[in-house]
Amino acid sequence: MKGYLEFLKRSDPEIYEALIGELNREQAKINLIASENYAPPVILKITGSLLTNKYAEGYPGKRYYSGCEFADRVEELARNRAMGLFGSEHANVQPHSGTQANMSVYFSLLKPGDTIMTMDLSSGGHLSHGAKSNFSGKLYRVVHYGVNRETEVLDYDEIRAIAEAERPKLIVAGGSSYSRLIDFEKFRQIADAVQAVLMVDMAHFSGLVAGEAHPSPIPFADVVTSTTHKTLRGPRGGFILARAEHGEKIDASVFPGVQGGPLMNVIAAKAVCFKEATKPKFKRYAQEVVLNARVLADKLASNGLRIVSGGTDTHLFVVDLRPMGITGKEAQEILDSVDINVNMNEIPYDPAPPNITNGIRIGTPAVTTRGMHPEHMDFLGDLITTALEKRHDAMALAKVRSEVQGLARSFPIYHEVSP
Ligand code: DSN
Repeated sequence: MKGYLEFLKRSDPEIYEALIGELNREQAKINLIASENYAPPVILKITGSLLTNKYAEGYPGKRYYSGCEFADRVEELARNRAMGLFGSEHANVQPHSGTQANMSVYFSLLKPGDTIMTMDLSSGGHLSHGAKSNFSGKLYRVVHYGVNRETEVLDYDEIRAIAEAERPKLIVAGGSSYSRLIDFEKFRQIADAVQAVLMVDMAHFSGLVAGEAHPSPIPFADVVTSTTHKTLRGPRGGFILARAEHGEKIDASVFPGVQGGPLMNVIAAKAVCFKEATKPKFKRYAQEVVLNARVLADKLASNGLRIVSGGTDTHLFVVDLRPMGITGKEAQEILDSVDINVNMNEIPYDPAPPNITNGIRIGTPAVTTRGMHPEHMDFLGDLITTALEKRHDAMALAKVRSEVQGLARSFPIYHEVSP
């Protein structure tokens, strides 16, 4: 590792400096971005391994290049481990991202113009679930369900009524900022009532499912998509799990439908990530991610902040900042100035544009991986509250920043590897 950095420093100092800068940033800041994590060193190394050299278009045993015997072995292991970990009948581990996993599923099961029904973005959905600016919103007729305005949780009677009126071909459950458990069985019943396919996008909570800290959608969904780099703590990428009957179509949709050559280095890292997720220590991590989120949300609520839906059952929650008189963008910037990273996020039915918003999303996977426990969440909750409340007080902000830096120093990451 040292060797490559020395080489880079001499041959490409601009990239070297950016890399070292990112290492220092990750060490120095407290990361509460719900979709991020710290991949273990073994995952970083495999992602940077010589498997990056190999073209392996196709699938194990059916490649379009010679010399794929080890690529086959890697992909078979990754597929089998994904199926074993989640109890699924079919796995495709080639999608480069969660959005490409979703795209592949849509292309395999839908025709342009078909109706899809998904959670709207401000309720917690995702761009690839039919946002107007996304391919999914351009190719399909999209109908949304949202959370109830009062409770801010999903209302299954309303979802059923929309499904019966709109007759979608595909229903998507899951998203990127819904903090409550989703009743997959109810979604199954709704899908059956209108003969729709049920797809669950578990990109955010798949690590919690693997660690048994969240119910599994597998028994109820026809297809499940995910990423590997969020709560699952693997390399950046996506995968698809499906009932056997959809397997062939989905595989053809990923390759050659949507992608070319698979990233074999990333697939090897996915295989390792799936194995890591079977271990007892991963289960402890997943349980603590949820506990930490609950403790942090409770602390902020007891400090007077408004948590959307009143709390969380998962790794994340959204804070409604309207009572504090600041926007999500402002809060993101204030917290960044004290070395805490969060992201601005719409609150349900948010009147503000998505690049301003009235909320911030807070998640605990990264700080839990870093080794923090509920007592640190209490401490962080007070620091966040002080920073937002005393945003015009430079002395108070400097004090919070120094406390955050002290906390970050107590939980070093990546001691034994270079970036
Ligand atoms: N951008 C991811 C997130 O932050 O949730 C979803 O793709």
